[in-house]
Amino acid sequence: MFHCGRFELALDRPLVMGIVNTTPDSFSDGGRYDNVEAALAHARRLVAEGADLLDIGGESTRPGAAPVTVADEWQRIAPVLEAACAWGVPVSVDTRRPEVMRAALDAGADMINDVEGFRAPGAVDAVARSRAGLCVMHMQGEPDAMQQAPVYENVVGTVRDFLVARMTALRAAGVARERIVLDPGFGFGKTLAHNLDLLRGLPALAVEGAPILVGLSRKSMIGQLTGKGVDDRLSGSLAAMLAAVARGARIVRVHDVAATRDALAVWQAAGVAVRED
Ligand code: HH2
Repeated sequence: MFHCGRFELALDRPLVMGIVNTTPDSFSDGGRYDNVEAALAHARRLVAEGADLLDIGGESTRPGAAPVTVADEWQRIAPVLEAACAWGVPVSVDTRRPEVMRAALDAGADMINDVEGFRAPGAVDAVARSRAGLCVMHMQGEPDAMQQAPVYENVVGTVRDFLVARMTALRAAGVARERIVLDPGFGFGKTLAHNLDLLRGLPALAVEGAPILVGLSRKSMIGQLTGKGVDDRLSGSLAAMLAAVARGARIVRVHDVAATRDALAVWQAAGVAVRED
């Protein structure tokens, strides 16, 4: 069970988290949903396609992205969050900033997804006393420079150690284990080889049995493997998503909800989908 704000989510099948970007510069669909009406229409479509959760972001973390102010980030997120909270699906907010976390929780967010694993000063305090689900993601470096020749001695070990440390910090602040999901952070300060090591090593990252969330959709590793531009990475993204699910991922963060649901339905019917560990 994943305790996620108003919801308790059974993880007996992989859950699909639909990505709602309100940023003008996100790597894959930047600029398409940067006004409220368009972002809302997109979010509604993802729910109609079968999204189990929505993830609303107001700051692009693509490699080289420029930072936005707290006020701008919140102004982008708030109207979409407020509307989506009435739709009966858990709503996550993708942010690294404690001020935005607090505002999102006050506005009813069920989950906070932090690509830096609640490392900002005040981030743990901002979320600890809520009921929200928390996604702890690993990122090496900062978005503006993270893809400049990242180095690890042992990427799976390093990411695991990081996830253990952040889990310990959250648990020490009173966060129940059932509220935490872990994410290796594909593409965040990682080369293709690192990403593939993490994909293969995913089972080792389920620290204390915590569910694993993966974001592989349309990422540059898919482009590197297929030679395709960002708009032509659906097939590769689905294959990567299934590889992750086969290795224990329980929540998949994707742009293409309908296609992901179809792929999972066929995969599960074939009886190869969910690990029972
Ligand atoms: N990837 C992005 C953003 N947030 N959160 C989690 N938990 N895992 C991820 O892999 C992840 C994430 C990618 O960044 P962005 O440039 O904002 O693009 P998009 O939101 O379109 O995926």
